[in-house]
Amino acid sequence: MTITPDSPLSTQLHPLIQQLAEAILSTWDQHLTLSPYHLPEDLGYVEGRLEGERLVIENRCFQTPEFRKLHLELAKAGQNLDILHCVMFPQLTYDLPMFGCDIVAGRGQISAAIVDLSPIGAETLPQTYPTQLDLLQDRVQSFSQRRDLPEWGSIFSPYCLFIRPATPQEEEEFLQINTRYLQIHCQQATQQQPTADPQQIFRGQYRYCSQQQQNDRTRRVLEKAFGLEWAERYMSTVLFDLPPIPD
Ligand code: BLA
Repeated sequence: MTITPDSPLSTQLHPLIQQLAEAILSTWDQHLTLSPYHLPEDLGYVEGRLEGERLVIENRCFQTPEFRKLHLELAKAGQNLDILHCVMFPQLTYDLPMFGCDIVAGRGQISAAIVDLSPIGAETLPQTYPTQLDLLQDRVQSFSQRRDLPEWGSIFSPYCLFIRPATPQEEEEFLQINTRYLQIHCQQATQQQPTADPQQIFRGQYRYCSQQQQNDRTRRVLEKAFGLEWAERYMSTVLFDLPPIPD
């Protein structure tokens, strides 16, 4: 399957968002066996209006043996707001963390860049992850403007990187670290056996999605452009959906 980012949006976004979108798609293609994932018909490509500007959202979704859903979203509101959002949802039989990242750029400047591998099956990450992530922590700690997590961010791991990049070098460093987190995750996922307790993983994913749905910053952008009900449906079916409860 070819998954080159041939979207009309990708070339109009902040360069870091374009580069990260390409890195995500090529890492998925390299490490995983991708199949199509069908979003509700009307939610793949959407347009609304945000404070007089056109808000365009483009979604790319796949599934694999290890992941029930891989989601990459690119969004642009006029000249003012560019967004990359990505979440990888593991199958309920895999005790894998949730990979999530978000970049928000306003008027050419990135205000938020975040990446994490968040524990789902237990309170801490499976042992094989810290072994690899510890090797990157000197670099993770070296950014000049770290940002504080909101209260709902208690789902994130100690390895969470949340910054406002201060220079082009820091943007590049965020891209490298984000891609490395993703590579580690894809390698771990394809080496793991699907022996987890689906009930326990469901509870973990439920908590992750409920907390993420409390992100008022995301909700407000969507509500302003598309209305209250649409925003609720989009957040609970596209951004942070849950699978059916296992038997
Ligand atoms: C912050 N997310 C934001 C902000 C906006 C959005 C406008 C505020 C920017 C800032 O604080 O500088 C908007 N993000 C969106 C929209 C979408 C989106 C509209 O993804 C999608 C349509 N958010 C995620 C994921 C993570 C995440 C997967 O979607 C982390 C893994 C984190 N975004 C995140 C955090 C903040 C944020 C922690 C800061 C929130 C705060 O400070 O209150």
